[in-house]
Amino acid sequence: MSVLDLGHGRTLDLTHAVVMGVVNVTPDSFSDGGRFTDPASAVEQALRLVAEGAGIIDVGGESTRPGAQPVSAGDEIARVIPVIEALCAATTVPVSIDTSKPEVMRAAVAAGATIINDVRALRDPDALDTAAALGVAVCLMHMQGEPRTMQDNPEYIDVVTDVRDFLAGRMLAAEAAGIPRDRMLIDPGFGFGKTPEHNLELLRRLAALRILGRPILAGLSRKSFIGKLLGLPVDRRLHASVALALLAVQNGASVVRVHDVGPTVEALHMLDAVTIR
Ligand code: 7PJ
Repeated sequence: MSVLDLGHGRTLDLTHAVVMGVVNVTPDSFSDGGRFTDPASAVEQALRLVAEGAGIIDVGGESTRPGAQPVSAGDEIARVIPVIEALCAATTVPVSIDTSKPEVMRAAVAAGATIINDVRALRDPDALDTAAALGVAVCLMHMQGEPRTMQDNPEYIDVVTDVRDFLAGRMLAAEAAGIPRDRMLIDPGFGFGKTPEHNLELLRRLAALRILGRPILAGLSRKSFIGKLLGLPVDRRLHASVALALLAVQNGASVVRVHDVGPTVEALHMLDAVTIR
């Protein structure tokens, strides 16, 4: 459970929590949209995150923020591929591609990506077969609804058991398509069709997802429920984000997806120092 198979003979050790650093090559992501749209500055940012201790770099070319405009596969490929190629030439840190589109998955893996991070959990037509054929790792994330409308009125019977059952179903579908369990990460999808109370409940009971037997990825960094709870704009959510990453790891997460890698790595080192194994 503490090793992720990246395929093609590569693995990622998750004995200690790993920080996944986010690099959005988009004009409109809610937290850092427009900052790294040219490939050179995106690569520079990614290498800065690696120097700060990131163990995975997540590259995305389409914003999934509520209300974001859809992007064609061609545009997404044009945004992310130069970045992934340059990054994989410059570092051995695994690169993940944040996409739901099979064409983008294929191009990204050809460019060196070893993890497919899909907020739709490979539900788009052909995504399961594509990921299976590419032979790399996948992150299966829960989302209720679609990005454009997911925050309108999210409802659950019990958010933790509903998310757990969804992820169990996606793991079965992925396995049936030929993706070995060793290659799967699971993610409750904080903020994706969830009220602030749903997010808090998921974090509180995150350990319940461990029954699924796969490492948990948690993405809480700068998310809007922090803004709702604390009344803070996106550029002032660092301290809360670090606290949430720490809580996620304490409650069972093996990977935390964050924008602010250095501060998160320092906090997790302290948690590690305190933890008796
Ligand atoms: C997540 C993600 C997340 C995974 C985004 C944002 C919105 N991928 N992509 N988990 N969030 N696996 O960065 O706030 O929570 S985009």
